[in-house]
Amino acid sequence: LNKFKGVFIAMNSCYDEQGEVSPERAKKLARHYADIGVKGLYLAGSTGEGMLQSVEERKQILQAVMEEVRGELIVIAHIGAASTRDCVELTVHAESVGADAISAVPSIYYRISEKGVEEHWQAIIDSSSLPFIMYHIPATTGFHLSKDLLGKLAKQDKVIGVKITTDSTYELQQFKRIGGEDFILFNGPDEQYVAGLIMGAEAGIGGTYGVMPELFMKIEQCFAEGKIAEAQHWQIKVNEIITELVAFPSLYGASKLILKLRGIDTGIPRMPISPIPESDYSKIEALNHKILHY
Ligand code: NGF
Repeated sequence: LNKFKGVFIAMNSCYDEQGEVSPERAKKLARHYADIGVKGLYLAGSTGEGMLQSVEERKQILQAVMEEVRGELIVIAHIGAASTRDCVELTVHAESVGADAISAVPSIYYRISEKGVEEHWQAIIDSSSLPFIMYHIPATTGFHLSKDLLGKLAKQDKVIGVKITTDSTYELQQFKRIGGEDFILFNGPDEQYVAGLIMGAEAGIGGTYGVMPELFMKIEQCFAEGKIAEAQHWQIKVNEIITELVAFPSLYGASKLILKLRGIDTGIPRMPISPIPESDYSKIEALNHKILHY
């Protein structure tokens, strides 16, 4: 399971000038991260706007990324969708193109019971031989993963971990205690990567990593070497940047503009996610400059 430990970029969506998904741009972005040397990519999650894309579009992007970085980066395909049927279709496809693992939020929109979420996830798990990572993000799904359900699912060999996007490092630690030694906690909130590592996370999946992967790799390295004060120092720097990023009309729009300034055009976010108004461009340039000079 060591291949799942480290810094995973929750990759931004990639669209062309017409707003269509762009496999070419996705390849270029994936290549950029492979050259930097991150551990892997998390595709079509919140940052990747998977929920705003069709099943077909999601397949196209995953396939393109696999063509570019298969064997170089560990690729986790988020296949979560409202319908179990779509999730299963995406899972079967993910396995066919060589993804390393799949991950899914609970079904969204309908208020699904705990039993329903269990059945939903189980259908996904059973549809391939890929490792499965639960995605716990109650702020967007409205579903709070219980310790009972986590414990039940974690007993299966294929269920290798949970991506936890809540502010509670207590919950993270509890999930680790229940999941056990070989169960991986993927830290979700980028603002507390160090805190998550201290409390049991062994990997991080984050959206803001995409504009400052080196800083998150630095945090990881300091932590691994036991230099906690230094890791904290870098986390504080990172948090200054995140505070500015989330103040824009959309975090994803801001990240995409920063990537564009670095020569990687990924288009603008899909509606209803707000693009960044031109009046904010100078602030984005200043932020990009700040990140590059840390
Ligand atoms: O984007 C969100 C929404 N959270 C991400 C991450 O936990 C999930 C987090 O990195 C993610 O990136 C994905 O599924 O693609 C935030 O962007 C970051 O902590 C800034 O607040 O909660």
